[in-house]
Amino acid sequence: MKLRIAIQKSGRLHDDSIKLLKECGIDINNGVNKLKTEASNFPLEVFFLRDDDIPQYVEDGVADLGIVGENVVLEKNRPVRTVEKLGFGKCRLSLAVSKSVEYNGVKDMDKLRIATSYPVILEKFLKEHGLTADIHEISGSVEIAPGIGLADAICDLVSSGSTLFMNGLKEVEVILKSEAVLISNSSLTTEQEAILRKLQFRIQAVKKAKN
Ligand code: PRT
Ligand code: ZN
Repeated sequence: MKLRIAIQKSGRLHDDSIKLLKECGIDINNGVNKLKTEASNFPLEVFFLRDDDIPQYVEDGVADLGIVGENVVLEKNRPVRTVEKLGFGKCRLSLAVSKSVEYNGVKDMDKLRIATSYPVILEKFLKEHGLTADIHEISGSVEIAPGIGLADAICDLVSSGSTLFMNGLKEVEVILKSEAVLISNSSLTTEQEAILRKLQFRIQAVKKAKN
């Protein structure tokens, strides 16, 4: 019996996901262009996937576990279990407007056109604040939308803030603080749960050692 864990194939979370598993004492060889690999000293198989697909794969049980940004978990809104925050991939999902716009609070967002790759989280946020806006879903380069007249505001991930700055935008509301999390299928067998607990125990030890 092995657990199958899905991690990002390439991108911001890939290296830290591999590093975490290695720090847990799990030997994996992550050859480039591999779809999957097996740990030699722990009952774990690693699948390399697009981050957007990971919640669905974990829900369907194609993978038992996944490492993915909390922002993706909430956006995909799949019935998976969030087991552990992992302390890397930290960012925030924020609203931003042109730096020349005067901003007096979230009510200023009412009726605006907002470009985002996170329509589900944004919609929920607006609803909670009793606001309506015209959400334009775009898959990338969200930060250029105001400059080309596509939107009045954006809702996008921010870490250093330099992308916003370079595009003449300012961050005005933080909707969500996110980091990479370990997720699991919601109905693991007893045997699978036992392996997960072992992995989780090691992850917690790694986290503790860093504090
Ligand atoms: O190919 P695949 O679909 O797997 O990857 P992807 O391109 O969708 O995701 P990727 O690799 O860019 O990000 C993976 C995860 O990293 C995200 O889901 C977040 O959980 C986390 N993360 C942490 C970030 C950032 N920081 C981040 N800064 N994801 C994206 N950004 C982008 C942001 O969208 C913006 O364009 O970086 C830019 C802003 O950065 P600053 O530093 O200029 O503010
Ligand atoms: Zn993605």
